[in-house]
Order: sequence, then structure tokens, then C-alpha cells
Amino acid sequence: MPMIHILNGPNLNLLGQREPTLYGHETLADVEAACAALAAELGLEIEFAQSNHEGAIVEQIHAARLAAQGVIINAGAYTHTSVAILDALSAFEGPVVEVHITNIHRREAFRHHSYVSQRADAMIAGCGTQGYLLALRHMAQRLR
Ligand code: CA2
Repeated sequence: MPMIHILNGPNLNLLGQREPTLYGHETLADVEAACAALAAELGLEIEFAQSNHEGAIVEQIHAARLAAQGVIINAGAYTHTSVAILDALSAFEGPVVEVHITNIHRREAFRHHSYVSQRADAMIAGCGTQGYLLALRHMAQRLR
């Protein structure tokens, strides 16, 4: 079964606890459970992780190089700042799908640029937490 690592960056642990108008009411645990259920349907295995630390996310991407066929990543605010995360993703050989809960292009100008997009094969933004599920469906089709 193809293994997909789903990686989440800073502050996404607060999902569902603050700013529901922007990020919705679902918690990150809810998102993980929905991803696990869909992955089982699609015949995928998942590992779901979140970190508030840039270096830890770099290391999670290194781990994905050895264990995963695809990476789905919402790098949070590091999307807009982190060359280190881009470099780590560039060393990953499989498909990378970038997810954003919000439409980053409708928000402040500093959110319009994404380092992750430089490497991502696909990007889903503005679909709320459903974006993770769309990313998994795309991954299943791509890896078929
Ligand atoms: O739209 C997205 O998914 C973002 O990656 C979310 C990041 C933001 O910095 C990016 O520009 C776009 C922020 C995640 C913070 O999540 C929170 C959730 C609830 C309460 C507070 C923060």
C-alpha cells in the first residue's frame, strides 16, 4: 500500500480552537481522522504529523524520503518563509501536494508567495479542511 505522509506546520495544532471564521470548526485531530478514513477507502496508508518547529518539519520530510511515496504538506506560515523546507522537499522524489485551508491569494500580500509551490506538483487552497481529502484523492490517482 502506498504510504503518504501528511505534514502540518506551525499553529495548525490550534485548528478548531480559535479563528473559526478563517479556519473552520474542525480540529487537527478531526482532520487526521477524516484523512485516515478516506485513506483506508483509497487503499493508502498515512502518517499524520504537526510541528511548530522548522527543523522538525525538515526532518519529517527527510523521514518521508525513506518511508513515503507521496507528501501532502500544509507548511503554515513557513510556506512563505522557508527555503529550508523547500530544499528538503526538493530532495523528496515522489509527488508533493501543497494544501492551504484558506485561499492565500485572497489574503495579505505576504501570503501570496509560497516557497513550497516551487516544488509542489499540485496545490489546493481555499477549500477549507476538505483540501486535505482532495489532496489524498489526487495522490491516490497519481500513484495508481
Ligand atoms: O491557509 C492555510 O492553511 C495556511 O497555511 C494557514 C497558516 C497561515 O500562516 C498560512 O498563510 C495559510 C496559519 C495556520 C494557523 O492556524 C490557526 C488555526 C486556528 C487558530 C489560529 C491559527
